[in-house]
Amino acid sequence: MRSHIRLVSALLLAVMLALVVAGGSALARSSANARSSAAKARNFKVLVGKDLEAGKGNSADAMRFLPSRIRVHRGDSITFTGEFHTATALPVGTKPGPWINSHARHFGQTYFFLAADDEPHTTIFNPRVIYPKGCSRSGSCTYNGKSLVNSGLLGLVTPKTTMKINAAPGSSFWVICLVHPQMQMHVRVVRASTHIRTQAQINASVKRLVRRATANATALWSKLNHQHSHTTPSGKRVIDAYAGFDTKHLELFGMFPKVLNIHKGQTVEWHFNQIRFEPHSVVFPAKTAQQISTGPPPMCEKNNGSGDVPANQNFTCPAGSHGPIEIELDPRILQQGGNGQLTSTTDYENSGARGGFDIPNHKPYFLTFPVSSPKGGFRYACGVHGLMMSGFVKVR
Ligand SMILES: [Cu+2]
Repeated sequence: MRSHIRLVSALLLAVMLALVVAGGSALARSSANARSSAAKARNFKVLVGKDLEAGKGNSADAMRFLPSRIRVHRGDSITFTGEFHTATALPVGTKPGPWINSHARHFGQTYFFLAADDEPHTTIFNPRVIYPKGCSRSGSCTYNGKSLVNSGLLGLVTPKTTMKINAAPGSSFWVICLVHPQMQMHVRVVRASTHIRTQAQINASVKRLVRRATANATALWSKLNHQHSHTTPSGKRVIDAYAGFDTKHLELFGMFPKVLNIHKGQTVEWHFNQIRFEPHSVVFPAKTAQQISTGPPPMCEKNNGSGDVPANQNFTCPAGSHGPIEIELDPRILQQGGNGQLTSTTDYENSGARGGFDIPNHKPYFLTFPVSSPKGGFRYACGVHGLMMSGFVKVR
């Protein structure tokens, strides 16, 4: 799913740079004004998730709002930036747990990330999740506490969203990510006379948290690279592997261990119950996994009704066509394929997407390797995330 992001990563980088520049000067201003005028509206910057490098070239994500709680005055605004997340403010008085269970927990619910297309057997990213609600496409909105406000998919549909907070002092509310609803942020609107943290103080604590998360992700990554096996009740030795690994606030985008060394005829068991956020899969060969993860291009409908055309790289529709742009999934993302035995470098074997928040199937996937591999091993990857999550099975 993340592969779509690359289309706009250059654009996003430009926006982020602009933000850093703007943020720096706003910061200086706000701390200078902090004592003189408590009533002056401030803008706060919040990261929705944060890419981390868990050792060289190892991709991980801090799965949380940074900061995850904030106090603001009425009239202040919050700017949310992120990649492949949403910032979705629930009405005042709405508890996230029950709201998620009834609106964003299961296929078919209004705000569940995946949805059925009008074409049969087609799954798309839910337009209600990926498009803004109560916000403009350029990302500005006002939150009044009465109705839900959704940024849309940050980093793809909109680079950032600035919400002006107009809820009454004394109220509080939750902001969640609809793609990963375990990501939740609490916002308290306090009286103008009540002291609140400055952006500089927020930045300092976010920086500490990111440093700690990076260290944890790096340590976990290298620990998971050790190979383990177990013996079944019938006395068979099975090799343990993990397609992705999550902790409460971390997502590791890797296959663990990266290289499996096994003997001819042995079976590998890939576990999926350690995944909390996004589903993953095991797909042989790796090239096919990459194709599946890329999926069909996002599509716009032709104005004359004669079918669809691919959207532009910046997620707009070409002349003569219109949105809303649909992002379809390759059907092979969800479907298990193959016969459970990998017999050549071109043999197609696919666990289908498992685990995470969206997919109820968290069962392990078993694959047996009856023939020896080429020297470098059989290469596989994740059909959801592509080659950024790949591994090798060396069979001798
Ligand atoms: Cu994956």
